Amino acid sequence: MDKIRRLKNLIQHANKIVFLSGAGVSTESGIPDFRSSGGIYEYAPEEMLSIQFFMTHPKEFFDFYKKNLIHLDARPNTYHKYVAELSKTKDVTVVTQNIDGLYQMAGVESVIEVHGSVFKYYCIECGKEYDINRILTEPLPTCECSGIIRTSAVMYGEVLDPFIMEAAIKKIKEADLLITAGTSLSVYPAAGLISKNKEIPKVLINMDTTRRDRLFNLVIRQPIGSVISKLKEE
Ligand code: CNA
Repeated sequence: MDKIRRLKNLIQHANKIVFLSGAGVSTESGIPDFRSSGGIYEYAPEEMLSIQFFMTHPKEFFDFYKKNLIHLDARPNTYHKYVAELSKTKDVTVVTQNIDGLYQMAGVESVIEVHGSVFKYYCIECGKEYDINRILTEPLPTCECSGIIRTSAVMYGEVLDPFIMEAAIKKIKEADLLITAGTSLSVYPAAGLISKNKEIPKVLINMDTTRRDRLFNLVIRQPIGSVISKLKEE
């Protein structure tokens, strides 16, 4: 059976599906990823987007962050919309490393953002919350208490929120199908989520090979948008 037909079969027979996502699901919305050719890896995101760099060079951090990670014109693509459509008839949860809010924009209700969001901010001193507009208008966003305002997006060198990770693991343990897409599976602990349920079929849709391909029952190495188009034609 061809791979697209196998994917369609797996989706048809599943009730609880977790979609685990990475930056590659948003490249077709015009947001570059970090590690594929054309990505923004040349700027060493591990350094520029680290908590150490933010604490020592907050203005430079925000310059880089606004230029490379905020994409206000980006809109959901075929994949986000497909997942939203499927969530009307199946129990669908998205667990995403992405911080771009595109699944919510497409209408998916159950989205677990393990790396935070570019739409949420807070003061590092008093914790007061801010939305993205505050960030866009000031070169170095500062709270009324004079503390620096930071993004909720998790920076390199930070620990992920244990409650959010626990929620993601619970959903994966309850799922009967895991579909992973657009991720190099190189950022931990998010990449380790694929091993949290050994009993269920696992699908990977990704252009490049990853070091964890062997852990999947079905690997489809094609652009995500074209996979969804073919799936709809099946
Ligand atoms: P990554 O390491 O950049 O890997 C992306 C993967 O997606 C690569 O292996 C590509 O081959 C693959 N890919 C790219 N486009 C397509 C496509 N159209 N079809 C199929 N495969 C494709 O990204 P990861 O998510 O694994 O890395 C984790 C980081 C990147 C997380 O911390 C994210 O927050 C961060 N990030 C997020 C965004 C976003 O929110 N849109 C953008 C850039 C980086």
